[in-house]
Amino acid sequence: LYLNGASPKGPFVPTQADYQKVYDAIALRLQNETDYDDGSYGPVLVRLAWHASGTYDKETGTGGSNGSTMRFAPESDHGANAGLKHARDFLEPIKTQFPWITYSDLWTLAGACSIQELGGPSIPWRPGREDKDVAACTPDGRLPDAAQGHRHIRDVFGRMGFDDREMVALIGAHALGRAHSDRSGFDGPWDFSPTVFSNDFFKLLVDEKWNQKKWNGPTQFTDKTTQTLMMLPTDIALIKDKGFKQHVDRYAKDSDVFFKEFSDVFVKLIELGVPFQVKPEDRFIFKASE
Ligand code: HIF
Repeated sequence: LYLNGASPKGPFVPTQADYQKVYDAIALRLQNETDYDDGSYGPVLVRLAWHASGTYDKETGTGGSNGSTMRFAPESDHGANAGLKHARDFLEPIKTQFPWITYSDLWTLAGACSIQELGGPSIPWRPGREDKDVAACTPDGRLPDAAQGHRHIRDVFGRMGFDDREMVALIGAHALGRAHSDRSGFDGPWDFSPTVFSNDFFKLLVDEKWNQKKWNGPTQFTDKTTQTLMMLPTDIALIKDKGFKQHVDRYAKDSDVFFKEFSDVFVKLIELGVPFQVKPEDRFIFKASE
């Protein structure tokens, strides 16, 4: 028996075609497993890729997607990661099917796959992440706190190396999924089609009137028209702050511009701190399913 797909000829070296097979298996599983929230695990897979990456600290070079240390406590138990076990467990059969892929590559590939499968832009991707052990777990508090405002957004995403424009583009991913009262304490979806990647988050921020929700939960905002949608305090910060608002307006007006700029910044996010062998120009563009 040979480990990890190695053969008598030597170690198994996966090619782009092998990674496309992983992509296809995730896409198929997304189509078949519809028992999550609004019918797709895609949103929570995007969140997994982001929380694996968003621990990056540019000063120390620690954290980031290289390591997938969220497999272990204490990181898996950090409050910000509540609910992500659903995403990690969803990917276990894929890891069993393709034992040669690292968890760190798998989690980011699943995020890229989900964005594409949910109708978003292509997310060029390259392999090269290594799994690290429990000692590499990042300290609690590196991921953002949704109860805060513009200064906190700039602190946290500045620590990762993003500018205002990139921060706003990224946060457009809140077009996907919803908040859960038993995870973050917040509740509800950001738009009317939480399993479709779109610029609706920005359109709604601009076009709707957002009032503070009257309830016993944490401060969140609801749309005046239907009172079924949700914005976090950090989302509302994007229309209160002038530096952010100019980009909200641009993305609300032009979906193509949003898709392009989002793709660039999501690629940057999932590559933070990774010592790649594959050059940027050789990133793979995965073919989406039909
Ligand atoms: Fe989220 N995010 N995020 N987020 N996020 C939640 C859910 C999702 C923040 C807070 C929350 C990004 C930035 C920020 C997704 C993707 C991304 C929830 C609800 C909270 C509280 C969790 C729950 O209760 O289940 C904050 C404070 C951020 C910085 C401002 C990224 C840009 C938008 C980086 C990003 O990609 C996705 C997808 C979900 C939905 C998950 C689901 O289970 O449906």
